[in-house]
Amino acid sequence: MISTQKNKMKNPRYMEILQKNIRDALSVQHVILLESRKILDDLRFIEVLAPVIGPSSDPGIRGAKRVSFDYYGKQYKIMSSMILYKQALIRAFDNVYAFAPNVRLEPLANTNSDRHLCEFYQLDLEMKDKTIEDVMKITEIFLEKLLYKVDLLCKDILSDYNRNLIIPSGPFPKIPYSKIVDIADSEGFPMLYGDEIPWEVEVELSKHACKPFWIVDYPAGSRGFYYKVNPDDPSLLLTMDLIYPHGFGEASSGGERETDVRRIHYLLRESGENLEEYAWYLEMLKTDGQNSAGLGIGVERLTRYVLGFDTIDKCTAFPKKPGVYSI
Ligand code: ASN
Repeated sequence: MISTQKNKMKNPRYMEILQKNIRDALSVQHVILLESRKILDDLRFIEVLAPVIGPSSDPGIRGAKRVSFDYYGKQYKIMSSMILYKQALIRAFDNVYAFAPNVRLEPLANTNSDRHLCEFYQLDLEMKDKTIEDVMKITEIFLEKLLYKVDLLCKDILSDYNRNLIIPSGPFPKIPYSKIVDIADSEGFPMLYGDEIPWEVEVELSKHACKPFWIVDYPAGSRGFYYKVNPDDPSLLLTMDLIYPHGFGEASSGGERETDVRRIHYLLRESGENLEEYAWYLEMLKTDGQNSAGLGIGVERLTRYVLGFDTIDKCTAFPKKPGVYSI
């Protein structure tokens, strides 16, 4: 909360960041950033600096709103995800990554969520000419190496929280979306085929898991326009989510990129998007589209998982919770 002389907050954030738990989270996050860079460098990824603003940004953000503002008389967006820009960058390099800021005005219903922030960072990866299967394999290798190093280097901090971090090795189990629909039904959260998976169901599944797992085979039309239709079964999309075990929920989402401009055009128009915002993207795909696949790993969620913390707001210096006015 903003504090004034008259209305001083008891615990302003600039005081809270002196607390042990927040300093520990930021120290662990520092190691996550440092070791991720080393591992990705070994895997021959190049780091790029992410754009923060632009004419278009990801509209497929689960009920959250994007921030628009006037940019010299034109409408610009603050990045909700750099997905479209990753597809541009992959034309210049084989493998790219960025620690990219994402701003998403989450629904107020997520104010007390243990996993939602309106401003967060995503470790975005994109790989040229790779399939969804390749991305899952590389992510499994990356996570195993990273968690091993973070566990080793942050041993003392983790032991202060009795955190016994399990280092998972691939392949992680893959659960098809259709099976989740059945499970949701039996757990008392009926959902229609094609709906987003309710958070409650995701957390329940996560609680019962002792290793990260993938959710795959989402139905066509259920997710972002930039995910490719499975050529072997056009009723499905080549997209996946990664879920942490022990109740920590979603770690990542990604997939193989759609290159069929006509389909993208149709989906954008159908969802009421302003096509002008996407003119550069459609033009790029039309003239020099590139097959690629990738995913984004939430950095604060990863930090929370490593430490086993109850809420995500402890895993960033200046958390922005939906509807809460804070510094
Ligand atoms: N990071 C995701 C991807 O790479 C997109 C997103 O964040 N919405 O597919």
